[in-house]
Amino acid sequence: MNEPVKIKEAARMLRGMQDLLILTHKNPDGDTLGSGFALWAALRALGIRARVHNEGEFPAKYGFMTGPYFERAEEFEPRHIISVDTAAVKLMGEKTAAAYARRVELAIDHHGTNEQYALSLTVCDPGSASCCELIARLIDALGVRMDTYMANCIYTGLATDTGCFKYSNTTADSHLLAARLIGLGVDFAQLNRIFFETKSRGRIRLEQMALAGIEYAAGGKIAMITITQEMLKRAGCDHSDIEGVTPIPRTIEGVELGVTLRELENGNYKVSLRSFELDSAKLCALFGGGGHKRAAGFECSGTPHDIKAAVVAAAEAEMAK
Ligand SMILES: [Mn+2]
Repeated sequence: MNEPVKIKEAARMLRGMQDLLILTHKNPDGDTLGSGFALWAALRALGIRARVHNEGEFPAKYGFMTGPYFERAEEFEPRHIISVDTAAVKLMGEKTAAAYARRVELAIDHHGTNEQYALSLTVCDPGSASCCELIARLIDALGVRMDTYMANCIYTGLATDTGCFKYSNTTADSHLLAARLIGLGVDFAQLNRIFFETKSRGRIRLEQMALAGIEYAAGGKIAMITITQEMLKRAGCDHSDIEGVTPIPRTIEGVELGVTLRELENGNYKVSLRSFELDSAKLCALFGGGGHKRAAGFECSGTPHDIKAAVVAAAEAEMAK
């Protein structure tokens, strides 16, 4: 953690705020939602009204976060806007960005590619495996005693962003925090079952289709899968069923770069890169995207064929260096 001073500054800012809207990124994952709901609960403990916002609906599997939230959340006209785990304005979603992007005062994030769009303060530590690790520090700086609800939220972000403590972004601090959270009563077996051991039947059908269409390039060093809207419909999947698909191509022996193309509702493609040695964030930057070194993405238009060809050309050029 390189930014203890900024965490304290963020805590000071939050203490002076009321009626906060916490923005999470679109197509939300465990880290952005865990960050948002843990922070909501901590602010609530201080008597600060807050709401967690997302462009779409909260996926059902996060019911343990959203259930208690919907029971207690109050209506108000937001006076302050902050964001969590959101590196770029466009990741907020169109409607959210149009309504709030220019008003974000504080951004808490762990993506090295954060666009620094926050007006007053950006707390960004790329050395943290998850944004939730920063939120845990922020909760401590706020002087709030972490309860089991907050601990469950934080654990979810920590576990999902580290691939259940498997990815190389996992640090000793990630494990120390996990130990602390387990001490606070986190039901880690149940959470890990939800996020790592359970797949819907629709998801299995989708994986079957995606793997049937797998393509290799660069002598087997690149593996690519494509998920179209038509496939989602046929499999009976929604967005929450897709989470965790992107690491699949990289699990194949000999593959150094896994590429997943996913057709969005507007016909564009979200392209997700997962690598070991290759710098995925650098590759994605060539296409206007960003992220982490081993996990990054971008959005573009075009046919899957042309997109794959462009990614392969860029990756091969990078591999040749
Ligand atoms: Mn994250």
